[in-house]
Amino acid sequence: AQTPVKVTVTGAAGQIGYALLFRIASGQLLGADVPVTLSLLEIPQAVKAAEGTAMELDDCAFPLLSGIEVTDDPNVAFNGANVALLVGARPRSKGMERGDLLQANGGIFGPQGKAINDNAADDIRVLVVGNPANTNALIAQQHAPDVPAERFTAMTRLDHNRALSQLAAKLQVPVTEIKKMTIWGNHSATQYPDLFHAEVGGKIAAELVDETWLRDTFIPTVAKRGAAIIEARGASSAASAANAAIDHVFDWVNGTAWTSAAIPSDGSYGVPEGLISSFPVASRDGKWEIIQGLEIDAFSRERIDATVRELEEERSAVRELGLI
Ligand code: NAX
Repeated sequence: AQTPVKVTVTGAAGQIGYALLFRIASGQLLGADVPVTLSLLEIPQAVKAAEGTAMELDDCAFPLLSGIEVTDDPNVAFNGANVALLVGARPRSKGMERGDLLQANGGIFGPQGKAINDNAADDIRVLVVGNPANTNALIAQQHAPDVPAERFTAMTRLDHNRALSQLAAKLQVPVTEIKKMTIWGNHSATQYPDLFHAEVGGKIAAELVDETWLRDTFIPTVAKRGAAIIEARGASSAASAANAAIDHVFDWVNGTAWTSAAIPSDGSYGVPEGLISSFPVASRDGKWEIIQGLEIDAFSRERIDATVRELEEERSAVRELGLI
C-alpha cells in the first residue's frame, strides 16, 4: 500500500479548517487513491475544539484517512509534513494599524516557517491562506532557508473562482466555457482580475462585455467579494475558501494548464523578484510555472503595477519590522 501523505492544517479549529479537513480526508485534496494522515495545529486554547473535530473525522470512517494528530507544537505538526495549509492567522481587530497586523502575523508565520524548515519532508508544499496571505507566505519562506523558495505559495484561487463565476453569470455560460482566467498581484482589494487574456468559446472575454461593466462592476465585485460575503453571512468566506485551497493543492500536485496562484516572482511581467504575487500559472511535474509571453496593455499594466506596489510596501514594512 502507498505511504500516506502527511497534511498539516493550521488554524484547524477555525471555520475554514472545519470546511477543509473533511474534504482532505475524503480524498479531494490529492486524489481518490491517495491515503492521508492529518495533523491539526492550533493554539493551546483551541486544542480542545480541534480534538472535537478530530473525533468527528474519526466518526466518518474515511477509508483514506490513516491517522490524525492534534497539537499546539509546530515542530510536531510539521514533522514529516508533505503538504502544509497555513490557515490560522491573526485577524485585523478594530483600530489595528497595518504594522501591528504584520507584527502579529510575523509572530505566527516566522516560527511556523522555521518549524517547516527544521521538520518537514523534502517534498513539502506550503499554501498560505491566512491573511495577509502573500506577505505571510513571504515571512514563512524567509524563515525556511533550506526549503526551495518556490514551495511557498499563497492563495488567490478563491479570487480566481469568484472571477469565473461572475463572468459566467454575466455571459450566461457555464464556468467550464471560460479558459485562461488570471488574477494578478495581492490577495487584497488591489488584486487585478484580468479579462484581456481570458477566453470564452475561443473569444477574448474583454471583447464580450462592455468596458464600463469590466471596469466598474466586474473588477470591484471580484475584489470586494470577501466583504460582501461577510455582510451577507455575518461571517467570512469559509467553505468557498476551503474549496479554493483544495483546488490549489490538487492542481499543484496533479497538474493544470492554466490557473492563478501567488508564487515567488522570477521577475516576470515586471513583478520584482522574490515577491509572492499572483500570476497566470500552469503546473507541470508538480511545479508551478508562470505562463509567459502575454501582452499586457496599458489598462492591465496600470492595475498590475498598483497591486504589485502594495506587495512591495508590505515587504518593506516587514523588513523594517525585522520580520524577514
Ligand atoms: P477563524 O478565526 O475561524 O479560525 C482561525 C483559527 O486559527 C482559530 O481557530 C485560531 O485559534 C487559529 N490560530 C490562530 N493563531 C494560530 C497559530 N499560531 N497556530 C495555529 N492556529 C492558530 O478564521 P477562518 O475564517 O478560518 O479564516 C482563517 C484565515 O483565512 C483568516 O486569516 C482569513 O482572513 C483568511 N482568509 C483567506 C482567504 C484567501 O482567499 N486567501 C479567504 C478566506 C479567509 O478570509
